[in-house]
Amino acid sequence: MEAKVIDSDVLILGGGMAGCGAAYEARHWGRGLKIVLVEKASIERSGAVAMGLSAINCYLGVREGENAPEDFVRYARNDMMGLVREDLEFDMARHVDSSVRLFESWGLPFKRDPRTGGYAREGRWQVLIHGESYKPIVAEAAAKSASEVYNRIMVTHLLTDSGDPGRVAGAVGFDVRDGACWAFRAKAVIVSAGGASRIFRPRSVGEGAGRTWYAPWSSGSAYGLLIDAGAEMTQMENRLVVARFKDGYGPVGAWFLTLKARATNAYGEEYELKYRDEQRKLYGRYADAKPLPSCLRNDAMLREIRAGNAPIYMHTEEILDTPEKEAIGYEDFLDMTVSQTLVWAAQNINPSKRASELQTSEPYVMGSHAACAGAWASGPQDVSPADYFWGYNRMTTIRGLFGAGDTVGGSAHKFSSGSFTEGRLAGKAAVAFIEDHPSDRPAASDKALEDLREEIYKPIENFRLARGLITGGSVSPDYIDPLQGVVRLEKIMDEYAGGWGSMYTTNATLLRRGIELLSMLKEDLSWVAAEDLHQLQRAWELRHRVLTAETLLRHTLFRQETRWPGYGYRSDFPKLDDKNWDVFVNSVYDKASGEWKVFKKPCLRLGF
Ligand code: SFD
Ligand code: AMP
Repeated sequence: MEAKVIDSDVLILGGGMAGCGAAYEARHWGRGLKIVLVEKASIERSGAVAMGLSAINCYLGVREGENAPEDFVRYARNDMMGLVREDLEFDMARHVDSSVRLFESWGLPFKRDPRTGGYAREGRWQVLIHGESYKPIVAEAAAKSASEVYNRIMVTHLLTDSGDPGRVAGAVGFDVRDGACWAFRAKAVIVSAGGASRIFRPRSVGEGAGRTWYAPWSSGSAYGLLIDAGAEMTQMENRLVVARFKDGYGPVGAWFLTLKARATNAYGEEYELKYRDEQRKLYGRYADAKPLPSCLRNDAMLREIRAGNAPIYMHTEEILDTPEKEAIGYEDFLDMTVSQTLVWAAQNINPSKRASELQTSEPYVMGSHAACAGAWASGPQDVSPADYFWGYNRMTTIRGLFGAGDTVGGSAHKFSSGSFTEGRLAGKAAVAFIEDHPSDRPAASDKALEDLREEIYKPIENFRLARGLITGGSVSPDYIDPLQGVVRLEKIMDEYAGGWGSMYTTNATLLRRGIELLSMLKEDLSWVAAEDLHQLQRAWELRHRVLTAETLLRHTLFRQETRWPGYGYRSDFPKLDDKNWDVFVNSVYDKASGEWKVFKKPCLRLGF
């Protein structure tokens, strides 16, 4: 395949919520710049918001006098058991309301509060929307802003400058429809390629195995691309486990916050505060925090399950007593998680008459929900302490390379609106970076491009060469296919890194063995085979997932405490240990030597 080469000023990789925000804002500040957006699916329906959402989970209501950005920082800090980048949280929070109002001006229908005429609240930070078409509405604004949008291109690698591996120069990938190789050169690059599902074994099995809570196509590219390029990462041990309706993974927020449903054990007993004494002994003051941090709500549920009091029920039947509430309940899922209504239909559950089971999910890696894994990024000049600011907002430790949304670590609770907002902040900063360095034109060497072009198609070559050696069936002695790879990854992570099958529990011995097994899987990645372009995409998604998983394992091994019970437990260090671990864990991977550096970074508090 010949490489088609595109030159640009700002290059955005991934057109989900953050990528769309980046395109919109970069156009505002960079009127004459060439802004190119590259997406592996099609931005109209891509990313975690593809099927729609029923709530926007980050809206402060500053103008309405509901919350101030400082309140939000305190909320996120408490929910993350103390460890957030307060500068990033504050910066996003002070701008997020304007993004939400933009969505409304573009035609997104909001539910209204009949008393105030304002947005109807789901909870203190969330507003209710009729959000089936949320993504097409946001994508339209991005499509109008970008100079060119390249859909159906799977980005596999970042390019760095031939003379300076610490300076980004663009990215390469291939067209998942016709196989063409694409090289995008750029002065600044924004990675907004989303979080990661299917790192850990999902609860769904067999023909339902594609079902996960976070999107199955969230393949960890945001992390894989960055880790491979040597960017510093943070909080990668802060995996996310969410409490969800069983089997369909329907979210619980609207049920708890708007509809005020009760969750109980098998015997009708509410359990959330039952374990407070134990939680206080192990995790200190957070056990008494209000609201109880998300991970401690999970922890209480897991303790209840371990005590033999499963199943846990969400009592929908107690609250769906008016047509209006019934509409809110159904629309919550029809706008966002249609499969949950299908589970109701398939399992004879009428939610007005019968409670639904709740269950904790497999862990995900992401930076925008109640967790904050991702890249270590510069904050804004006016808020960040010197250690957290290196010239441009949301720039990673690689010069000219920015991140937003799930990509950026340390700033939890952004959700869809905050990810879009962070994209806007990165877009603005990327334009400033380009304008400040008019003669800075990075270029990857022809040799590097040529090598990557070969590497990209290696799985197709593996298949072509070895397929004929199979004498019966489809299992090859010479290669593994991407699904076999992902299942092997999930098994390793589930059993050694504390997935649901291990009750989220691990220890140093398990983690070390997990790293060893993963290194063998990494060797076999050279022998992944792709029979077509779809499988070639799966092969590269697998590689990004494996890099994400390895970083998670190494961070989890390094942090010798249990910081986020309910998301993960270190059985050898069962307590939260503020004395030694009130810090971020950061890492850098050196691809050339294969070595990792994992180290502590101070968590600076800014007086909020
Ligand atoms: O209820 C490549 N989220 C919710 N946010 C809310 O505001 N309200 C909710 O109600 C939310 N809930 C929820 C949510 C997500 C899901 C799946 C469900 C329910 C079922 C979270 C938000 O969706 C999330 O925070 C943001 O979408 C994050 O934004 P961003 O931009 O960081 O990720 P993305 O939108 O997934 O976009 C990533 C894009 O990159 C593309 N991509 N392109 C090229 N090459 C590659 N290698 C690529 N890899 C990925 C993707 O295709 C995508 O377009 S609730 O549960 O809390
Ligand atoms: P979820 O539907 O679980 O993704 O949650 C949506 C939003 O509601 C997120 O901001 C959650 O942190 C919040 N949330 C969910 N359940 C609760 C709860 N029981 N108490 C407080 N906040 C919650």
